[in-house]
Amino acid sequence: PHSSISNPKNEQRTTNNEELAEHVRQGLSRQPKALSSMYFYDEVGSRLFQQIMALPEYYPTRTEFEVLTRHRAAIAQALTPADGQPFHLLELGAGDGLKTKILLRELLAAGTRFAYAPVDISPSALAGLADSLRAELPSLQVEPLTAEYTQALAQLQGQPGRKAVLFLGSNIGNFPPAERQQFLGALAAQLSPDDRLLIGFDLRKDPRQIRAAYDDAQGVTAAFNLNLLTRLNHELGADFDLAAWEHFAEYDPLTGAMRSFLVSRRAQQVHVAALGQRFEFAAWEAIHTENSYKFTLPQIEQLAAAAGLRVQQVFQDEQQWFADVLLAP
Ligand code: AVI
Repeated sequence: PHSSISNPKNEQRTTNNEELAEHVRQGLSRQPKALSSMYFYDEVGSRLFQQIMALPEYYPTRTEFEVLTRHRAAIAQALTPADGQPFHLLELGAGDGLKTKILLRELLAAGTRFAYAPVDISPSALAGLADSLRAELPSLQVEPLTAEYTQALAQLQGQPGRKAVLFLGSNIGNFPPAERQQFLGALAAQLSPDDRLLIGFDLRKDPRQIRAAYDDAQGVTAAFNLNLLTRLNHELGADFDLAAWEHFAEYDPLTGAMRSFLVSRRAQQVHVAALGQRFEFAAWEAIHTENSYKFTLPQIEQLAAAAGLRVQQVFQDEQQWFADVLLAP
């Protein structure tokens, strides 16, 4: 066992309140108002997201689990350099790593030489992952990093040797279209010809099924969305009255945009102490808090091509609800 699990960056980057404050200042000054779903993932938010992944309505996680289980041998082979050179398996937005463990086990069983570098914005999720890997896969070399995607890209740049990058869970759907393309281009720019990229895309399907996944009967997704306001109350001294806000989620089958909002139930003012500023909300005014785009295969081809990447293989579940797409420079 040789794991280098401790990472000083984990302590450095817990929450950067100034960055959050500036984000809120801009987001709530804009029309329509918007906040980034990136800030959902504090400790409570990360725990709620784990609950979401286990909900009956939230099909993406168990569907991708099926994809990875079904195709694990082919995927592990496709990620491994043909010449057997050791490589870094970098995962962006690793979270609890439950799905990734299928691939990690497969790679270890094949005697593949690699180090696993999970990157996540949530230090608590990452610590949980590192602990569980130490217990379940003690021979695995793990190098966790608490970072945002853009910081992870910078990290990639300095990384010598072969790499395979995982971006699972349809995390890519959380970017608005322009940022999605820009991010994929920036990611592609860090890849050498022998490197590989596996991206999970949630595909278009019955609009009602999609909407239900983001508005579950138990209200866990509502709590997840509303927790953003609780976070602002705690970290920025805001005075959002949680009873005056509600979760709303809508799917647009024309564009594949699944959007979540926090809607103000009445006209109100909210004070944010860290900014020394008040924000006005009209009755039923919405804050756009999340995009969870759904894709078509031709759209994925196009997205890849525009980033200078080739689609090498498409792995899907039986019902074709989800695709893990293998890309190469
Ligand atoms: C992390 N991300 C891919 C999830 C999604 O489906 O967009 C986050 C989520 N939001 C509400 N439910 C789940």
